[in-house]
Amino acid sequence: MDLRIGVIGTGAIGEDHIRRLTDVITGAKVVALSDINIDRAKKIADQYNAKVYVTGEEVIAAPEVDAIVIASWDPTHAQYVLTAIKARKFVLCEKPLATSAEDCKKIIEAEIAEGKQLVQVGFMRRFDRGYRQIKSAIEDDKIGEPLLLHCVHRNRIPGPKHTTEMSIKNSVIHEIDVLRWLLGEEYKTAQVLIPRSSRLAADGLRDPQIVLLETQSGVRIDIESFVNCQYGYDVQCEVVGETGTVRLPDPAAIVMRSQGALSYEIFSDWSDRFIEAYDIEFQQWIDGVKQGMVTGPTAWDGYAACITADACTEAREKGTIVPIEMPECPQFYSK
Ligand code: NAD
Ligand code: ISE
Repeated sequence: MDLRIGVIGTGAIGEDHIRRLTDVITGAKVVALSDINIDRAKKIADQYNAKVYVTGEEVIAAPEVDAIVIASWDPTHAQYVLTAIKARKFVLCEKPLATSAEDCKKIIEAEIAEGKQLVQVGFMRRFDRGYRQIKSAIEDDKIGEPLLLHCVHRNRIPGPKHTTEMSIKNSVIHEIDVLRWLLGEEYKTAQVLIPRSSRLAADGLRDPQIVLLETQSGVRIDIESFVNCQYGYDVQCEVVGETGTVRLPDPAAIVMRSQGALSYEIFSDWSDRFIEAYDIEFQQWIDGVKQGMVTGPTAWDGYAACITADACTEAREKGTIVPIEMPECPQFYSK
């Protein structure tokens, strides 16, 4: 039987996930949705034959809904995740789990109090083929112990309300999670360098930024965040080990020879670049939920990422290196 899904937030990624759940994923169907932009919600509900609710809380409470997808704006995630936990419904929440570690902690406490893991965080890069190959190369000792990581996260243009803080809490949060997963260890310190800003950045927005992380074993990581790069969506990651290096491949694209130039296309955003990762993420989530399990990144992973993102924000504001205090992972979340 199909798992009946309620979706909260039908913007860019919410709509894409509804399409995915309907046309790509097996074993699920979208039956309910809501968006504060009610006209948009109605239009998408008509297209997918789903019921519209005025609020996210109503979607969560709806008796015909088995599990929830949250794809509304970042600051709304925590309230909906807490409501879904109270209703004892599985929930896949887009990243970030919350906009502060403090709010993530409330989610952790609520989930532990319910006595059941219900929350998965939308850190889809863990399902990307390239990152998975890098993880295997490290684990199979193909490059020796990792020493340095060089990463780039460029967006063509940011959303209209993008802030300096969001470059880390909304964007670099992907690297924070996926690198912690790749290396299998926690971070020790954070620092943020602010170069000269692009003239194309909105008033007051500091862009680009360079995030420097150090892990507990001493691996050094640099991440360039540039949300106004103009030319396309570009995610790069190179791991330098003791005996070799491994780097993320560029996405497959046709190579064109035309008008005196050799070229290939660069994607313009995340939806195409990570399409396969989102598909795998959702199929595995549905399959796991049907067996009563969360198999992907947990609320604890969401919490660990937000602790690190908060430290980066503090480091940027103070212009200093900030220690990262990671609490011990409770037994409840150890796999
Ligand atoms: P968007 O602005 O296109 O869509 C967000 C939608 O949420 C809008 O339609 C808005 O009206 C609606 N909304 C806002 N507050 C709401 C509320 N309280 N209840 C119901 N609906 C509400 O943004 P987006 O790009 O689709 O991003 C949505 C979320 O997904 C964000 O949290 C973002 O961080 C995340 N995201 C993740 C990825 C990824 O790669 N995993 C990519 C894009 C976005
Ligand atoms: C967006 O919300 C995403 O999650 C994308 O994957 C990321 O590249 C982008 O910077 C975010 O704004």
